[in-house]
Amino acid sequence: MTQPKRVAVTGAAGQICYSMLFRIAAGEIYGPDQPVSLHLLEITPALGLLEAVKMELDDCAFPLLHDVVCTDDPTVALTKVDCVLFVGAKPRGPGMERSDLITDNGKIFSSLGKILNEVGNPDCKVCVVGNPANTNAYILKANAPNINPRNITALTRLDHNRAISQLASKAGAKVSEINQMVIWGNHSTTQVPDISYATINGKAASDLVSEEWAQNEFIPTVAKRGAAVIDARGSSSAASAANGVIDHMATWIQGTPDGDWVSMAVPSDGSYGIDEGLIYSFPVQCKDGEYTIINDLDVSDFIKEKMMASQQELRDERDTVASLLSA
Ligand code: NAX
Repeated sequence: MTQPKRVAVTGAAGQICYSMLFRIAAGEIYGPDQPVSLHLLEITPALGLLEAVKMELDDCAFPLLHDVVCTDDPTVALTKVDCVLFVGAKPRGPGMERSDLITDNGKIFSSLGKILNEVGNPDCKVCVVGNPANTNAYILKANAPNINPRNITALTRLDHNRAISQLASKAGAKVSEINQMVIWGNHSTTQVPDISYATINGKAASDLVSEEWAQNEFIPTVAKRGAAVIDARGSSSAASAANGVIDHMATWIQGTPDGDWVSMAVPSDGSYGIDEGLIYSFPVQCKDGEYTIINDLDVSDFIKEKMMASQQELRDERDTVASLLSA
């Protein structure tokens, strides 16, 4: 029998995971022929709720689900896993910005980073979801030097999907007709959703929607969509975030379709003048379990200025968490 892939998930009794774990168990990250083993981490007070999640996973009788480990011990959860989805963190409430969470959540990522460094598989693939996601990934990377730094990524696929949906709705197109969307920067309100290269059924999106709309409506709507969901729902995006994580991991592992790309927040390689090592969202193509930053796009002055502002926010966040950055 094929060896199961071990998937660790933190914050496993939370809202996002309640939409996500069942899809992972159904094979949506590693594909329909690959068994998976779930290593679910929670804080001690949430272990009862986690047990209920495990009961429901059992009750689904997923053919690909090899086993489920529930624990409050990060060493047990993270030992020799193939990928880790770092969801567990305090979520943003009404009126809160991500930056309000930075110090509290940063401590979780320095401590888990140190443990992953000791017990993790050096090639494991990491997706950080808990906010502020880019900077938490940066903290994790600094505290886990044994883990391949290229494999430490953060989630901007939800923003990417939101951008596709907004453009499709404006243009009266199907989401499946849209390619080459980009989210640059931080998963925050400084992110830069960019339709400059997007196509709708092969035609340039910029010929089908106005520049005025792209600059003054599209960008703020996508960038503030998380806050709009909080206002409407009373808590942060859960099912759509779960879907974004599944898309992020499945694309990374299984590849991008020909002629398209996705947005992932990854350690910068210096492309587009972004500081090396900052966890910044770029357009990437994925093949054979590896991603490549698309580094040769012409960027307009309007977009470039916004990209630099998002970089500055990430530099400021990095400075705020300076005390958490030593391994
Ligand atoms: P919930 O509060 O429902 O769940 C979080 C879970 O994490 C809780 O069960 C809690 O007990 C657990 N937890 C806390 N500290 C932990 C630790 N040290 N180790 C293990 N588990 C721990 O939040 P949920 O709605 O699931 O959101 C989780 C995170 O995702 C939040 O930080 C939220 O802001 C972030 N989001 C990120 C998004 C993105 O696109 N990057 C979008 C959605 C979401 O806002």
